[in-house]
Amino acid sequence: MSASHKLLFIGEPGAGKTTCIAAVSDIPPVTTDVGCTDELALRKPTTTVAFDYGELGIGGEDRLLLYGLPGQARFKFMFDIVREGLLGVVVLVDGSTEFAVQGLRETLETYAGEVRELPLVIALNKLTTPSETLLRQCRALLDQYGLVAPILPVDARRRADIVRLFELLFILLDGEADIPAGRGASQWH
Ligand SMILES: Nc1nc2c(ncn2[C@@H]2O[C@H](COP(=O)(O)OP(=O)(O)OP(=O)(O)O)[C@@H](O)[C@H]2O)c(=O)[nH]1
Ligand SMILES: [Mg+2]
Repeated sequence: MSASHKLLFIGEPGAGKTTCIAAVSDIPPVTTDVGCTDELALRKPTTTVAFDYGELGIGGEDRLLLYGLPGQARFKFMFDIVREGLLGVVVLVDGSTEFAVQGLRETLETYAGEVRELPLVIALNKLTTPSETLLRQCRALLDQYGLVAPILPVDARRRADIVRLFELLFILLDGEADIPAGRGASQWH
């Protein structure tokens, strides 16, 4: 029997949510990006205003349904649209600037209450060099919000990195949901 598993990407504007879904989706991703009209335009040409959507087959008829929410807190209401049946959440952080921790703080401030009961992974994107300090600061921040989640560096443009995030979510889910057991990345198509 086929099953669909719903996963969500959240994170500050420019953290790489749209990029992740485009990198891993095996259907042409649905995007709702428009030209930036605020200060974000200095950093990137477009921003997501409704959601991103992609899909990834994980063997047989089973599929991951991948949703990305806009980075701005004012779009938080979109969470209600994807909430039902959500199995796990990836939190993207833009690790390329001095504001990385602030970006994570803003995301947690907006969504900590919503993701508290869900398997969670934190993905540090765009890191130029490995940063123990950033890792420590992110851990401390998670602590402050009473959240527990693995934190790992990714390149949002690399499919293998995103698949690894999903595998981690599945490990966290183990025993809590009817996920196909033992699927390694090599089996995902
Ligand atoms: N160098 C580098 N650039 C990246 C990486 N991931 C994303 N980018 C770039 O960063 C910019 C922002 O990425 P998006 O995927 O649009 O970010 P987003 O989180 O969807 O942003 P919003 O929709 O505005 O919330 C784009 O220009 C990407 O090409 C990465 O791993 N490394
Ligand atoms: Mg986007």
